[in-house]
Amino acid sequence: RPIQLIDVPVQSGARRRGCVMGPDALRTAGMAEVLTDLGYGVSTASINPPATSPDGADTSGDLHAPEACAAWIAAIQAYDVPAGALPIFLGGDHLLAAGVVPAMASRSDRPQFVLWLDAHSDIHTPATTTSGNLHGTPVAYFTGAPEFEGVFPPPRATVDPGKILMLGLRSVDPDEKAALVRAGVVTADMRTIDEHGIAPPLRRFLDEVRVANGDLHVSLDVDFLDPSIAPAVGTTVPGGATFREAHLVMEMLHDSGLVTSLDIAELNPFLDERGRTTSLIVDLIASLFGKAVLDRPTRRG
Ligand code: DIR
Ligand code: MN
Ligand code: MN
Ligand code: MN
Repeated sequence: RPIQLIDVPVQSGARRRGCVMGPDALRTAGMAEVLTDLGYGVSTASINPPATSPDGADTSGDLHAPEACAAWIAAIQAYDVPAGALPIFLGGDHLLAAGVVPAMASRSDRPQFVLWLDAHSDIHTPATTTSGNLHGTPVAYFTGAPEFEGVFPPPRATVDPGKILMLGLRSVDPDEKAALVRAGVVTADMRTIDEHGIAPPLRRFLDEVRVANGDLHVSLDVDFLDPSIAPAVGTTVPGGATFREAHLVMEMLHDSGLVTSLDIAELNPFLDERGRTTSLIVDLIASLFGKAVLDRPTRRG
């Protein structure tokens, strides 16, 4: 199955600058070559920044750059991925998921599942956000929260919160905790991962996707990873996924054969140390697309 790498250099979702460089850094670190070497046909595309006022100039009330964010969401949702291609959206901050997930959910009639790899639950609404950074809101938006009316364009399709697994949570604001329970999002926070390992919740989730014959979008926020191995992200939180936990997730995703789309969010190359975080992300994507130490029987179907 051919892969399309799509640059989405959005940084309007937060105040700190640098995510605009994410796609260039990932390309510099060899994202396309790694996939080509694994035998995939790779094409490239980019979604261009909408013409709006510079970031921060349209701060309205307590929200940072809501107009630029809305324009990005519209531009991403308007982009049609070529039929048959597996898209990898190269961010950009996590606001991009507000565009990408509805676009993926509207791509087929199969039920849409989302694996959310993040320290944060990103389920704020414009009413509950305390930071005003709209990268903290995509999950509420693409599950159909009504509070986005008049702020963001209506989503092309929404996702059933019960078909989302959040893995790696360790920074959830009080309003978000209530929203997660209310919506019925499936979660495995870092404590659960410490107690039982990262594989069991993921295995259960993948079985569900398989049984439902669903599409699976993976959203990888760089701060899912522990800051000691991935410092190049604006909102680091201690106690994240280790190197092996992260690779195991990717290896299990590969063996499942279920992933239909992917985004990489929040990489801030301005904060990186000689490309260290960027290279780790490229290695993780290689694992997701089949790089393995030893071959083992896959568990498909
Ligand atoms: C925080 C940070 N919950 C906020 N969110 C981040 O600004 O609402 N998500 N960094 O990945
Ligand atoms: Mn996030
Ligand atoms: Mn779908
Ligand atoms: Mn995060």
